[in-house]
Amino acid sequence: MLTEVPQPIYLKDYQPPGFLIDRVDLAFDLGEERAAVHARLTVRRNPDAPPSDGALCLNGEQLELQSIFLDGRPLNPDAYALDEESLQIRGLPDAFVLETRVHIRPQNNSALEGLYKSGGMFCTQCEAEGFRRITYFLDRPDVMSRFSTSVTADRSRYPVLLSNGNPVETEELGDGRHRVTWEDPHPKPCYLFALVAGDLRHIEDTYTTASGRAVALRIYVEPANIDKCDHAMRSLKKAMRWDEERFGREYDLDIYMIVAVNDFNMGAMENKGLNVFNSQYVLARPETATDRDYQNIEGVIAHEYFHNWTGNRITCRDWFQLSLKEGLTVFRDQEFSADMGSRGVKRIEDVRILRAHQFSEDAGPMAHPVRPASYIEINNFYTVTVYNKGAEVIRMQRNLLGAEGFRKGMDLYFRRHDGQAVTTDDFVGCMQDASGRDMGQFQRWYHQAGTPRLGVEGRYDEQARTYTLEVEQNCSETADRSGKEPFDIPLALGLLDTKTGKDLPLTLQGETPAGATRRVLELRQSKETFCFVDIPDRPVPSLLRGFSAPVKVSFDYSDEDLMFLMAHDSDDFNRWDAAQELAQRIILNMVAQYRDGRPMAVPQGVVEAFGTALADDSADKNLLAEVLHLPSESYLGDQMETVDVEGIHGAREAFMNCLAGALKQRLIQLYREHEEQGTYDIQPDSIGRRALKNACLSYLMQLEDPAIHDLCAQQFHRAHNMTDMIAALAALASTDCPQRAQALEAYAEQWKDDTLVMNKWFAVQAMSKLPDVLHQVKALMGHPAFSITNPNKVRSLIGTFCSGNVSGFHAADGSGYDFLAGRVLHIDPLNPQVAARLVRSLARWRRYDPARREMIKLQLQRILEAENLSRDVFEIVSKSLAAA
Ligand code: 0A1
Ligand code: ZN
Repeated sequence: MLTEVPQPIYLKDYQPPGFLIDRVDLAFDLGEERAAVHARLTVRRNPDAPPSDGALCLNGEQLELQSIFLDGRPLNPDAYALDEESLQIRGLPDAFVLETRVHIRPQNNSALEGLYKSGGMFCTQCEAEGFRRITYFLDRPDVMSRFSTSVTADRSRYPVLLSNGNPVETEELGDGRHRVTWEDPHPKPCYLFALVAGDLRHIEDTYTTASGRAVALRIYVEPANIDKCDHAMRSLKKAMRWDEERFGREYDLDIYMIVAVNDFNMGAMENKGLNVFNSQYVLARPETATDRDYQNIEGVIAHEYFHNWTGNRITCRDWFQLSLKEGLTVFRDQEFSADMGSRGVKRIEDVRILRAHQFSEDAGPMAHPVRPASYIEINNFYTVTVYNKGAEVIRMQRNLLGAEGFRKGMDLYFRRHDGQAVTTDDFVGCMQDASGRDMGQFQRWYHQAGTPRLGVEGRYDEQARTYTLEVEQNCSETADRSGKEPFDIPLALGLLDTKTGKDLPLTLQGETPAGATRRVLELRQSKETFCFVDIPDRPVPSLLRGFSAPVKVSFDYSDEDLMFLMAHDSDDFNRWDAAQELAQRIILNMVAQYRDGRPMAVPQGVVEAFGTALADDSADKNLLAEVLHLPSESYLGDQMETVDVEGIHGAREAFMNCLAGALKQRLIQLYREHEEQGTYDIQPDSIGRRALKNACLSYLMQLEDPAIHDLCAQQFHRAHNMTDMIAALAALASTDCPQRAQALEAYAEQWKDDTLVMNKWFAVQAMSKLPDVLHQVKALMGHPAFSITNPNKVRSLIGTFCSGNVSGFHAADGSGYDFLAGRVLHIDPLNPQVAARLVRSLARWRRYDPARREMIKLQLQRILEAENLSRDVFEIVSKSLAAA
């Protein structure tokens, strides 16, 4: 907690560690009051360290030091000094064994960093800097050590005792206690350490690697959840196979364990051989988990598994390099999911996240490059920029080098850096060396924040039959003030023949025609010109196909051009994007009409274009559902100079209403055609059917039609799967009708004992469009299924309201802001990470009208004035108030 103003840490100050720790032998004795941790560190001076005063400074926080021994002898108190954050030892030999014994209090650890209790079980979370809350250590990722861990605990309460690596010894201690010892043969940074102890059941399977080794796979859960693990296990096996086939990567231990815990700050953690997961990303049965949950589980299981190579065997030199492992691993999990389901839809989902969250992060006070140059609290940098933009930066390298060139680069990376702690420069260096391509300019994607904008102009010359594209790139200043030199941008495109709707062959002036209809142009200068020859007519360009770079594109399309692309573009992504762009344009026009007191109108042609999309029986249902899924209110707000909260809400609702009214019959027909049939499965086609049906339902529920309310209630009461149940409940939760309360009550009664299922109940109510939503949210905080110390609950109720329910949270009277500030101040002393995530909803206060701006600013100031504010919340609030 904050005693003085927290200071930033800079990448430019990086120094190699003065000491290395080759071996760590840990012994845990877990009690109900406290845990005793004995650590035996085998240390030597780092021959590559720069000159220093020679002292060893170990990180340690909230540890009660009991004893300290050097080479078997008690250390003289004059030889060391202790403060709140470290243990410093002077006068050390070049190599030695240091032993410490500390007490810690996992039972009181509500921050969920280090060793803590989740329900009846002990578990750990050490990334990024949690290990220092377990024992004194060099808590930095470039110190890699071999670990052994023995865990001693009461046998009846904690029959299962787990740590990294392989189990090597099990002992009965006679007094009702037992001990298990684990050895991890792979050197690792301490952030990958894990320990779990509890009364757990597991399912088991085996996986035979490509080279024929058998690996035991286990998923551990609380006994009541043992019937919800099969999907996670199937996902794990698929991920293991995929990584062998796609990247030639095999697993490297005899056992791989996953443990599901209910209290967890993030999604999951890739600890070596012992992943700890937020139970939300493990547990699924058709009645309790939605299609989206099933997909998320598959994706997160794969993500953590893929970290074994990208993160664990090759790790980060320092935390500024976080995207080295996260961007790359997100790219790998995105590709895996694309191969498992529908590639086009996966791309749309990923881009939606990037645009909605990363573009807005880049435009706000927390803007930072994929490789940040400084931070106050590293936990604040597990961001969409580091993760998702980081993945886009990898994807662009793949686009520039081609699949084969990229694979060569990856192979070199694994060969060259296995067992090391490296930087993003090292990664790009491998891509450069393997391909022979100069990646110097490309590196700017790692160092410069901000979303480049491509201004594109097209000129058709009838006489010369040429089409010339002029592309200008710009990137506006960002809050972090990183420089802005031109980026190296892959721009994939096609040109559509307006007569046939087909792609034209693309030949640049001076080239011999090769017939390609999709090309990737490379932009390096701020301004570039491309002249295509043999173009029979003015074409419609399809720009940035597949979202080939994380940029914004402006091109002067007419509504008709967009409708044309929506109907004819051969690129799935761009067909969808044309529909989004069109909807966005119409809704933003409607906002202006609303503001000027004019009637809001949707052009007939636009309604027809959506009608035509819906009329296509052969269309991929998933894609069609994505077309119906309009840009969110917050994304629409991002497109405005000043966010017009009421205008956007009114216009978006009116647009949906208009489509629902005009296309009602077709929506009902589609709904009926895709009703639940047979047994539930998660094939892409079945998921698409449900997605389309439920999208139709949400439009129909816009119409205040009692027959539709009945239809929705019927779906709710008859549903056999959670996807259909929650879709109906979400629609009812936003509708003032008699079926609403009934359904909400029935749901709570049915699911009161299933904590994850109850989270959905909180979330749909937090998203309600009804005017008393904040009152409801406050009341729900008193519900027995709610808990302020459980991150999933806080996110479902408070997080959903503050970041998902734009018009509820930004109510004109400022009540949402006051509510959030109060919750942040309440949660911060309990769990700074959760509080810091929540407070981000206030960060972009300058984007609102003067009245809201003033109210948000006051709340930010109120937070900043609090005593003992965490570094996490301090960083976000102070940067929000400071940024211009
Ligand atoms: N490395 C994990 C995410 C993670 C990060 C931090 C945590 O605690 C502060 C927990 C998990 C991943 O990318 O999956
Ligand atoms: Zn990760």
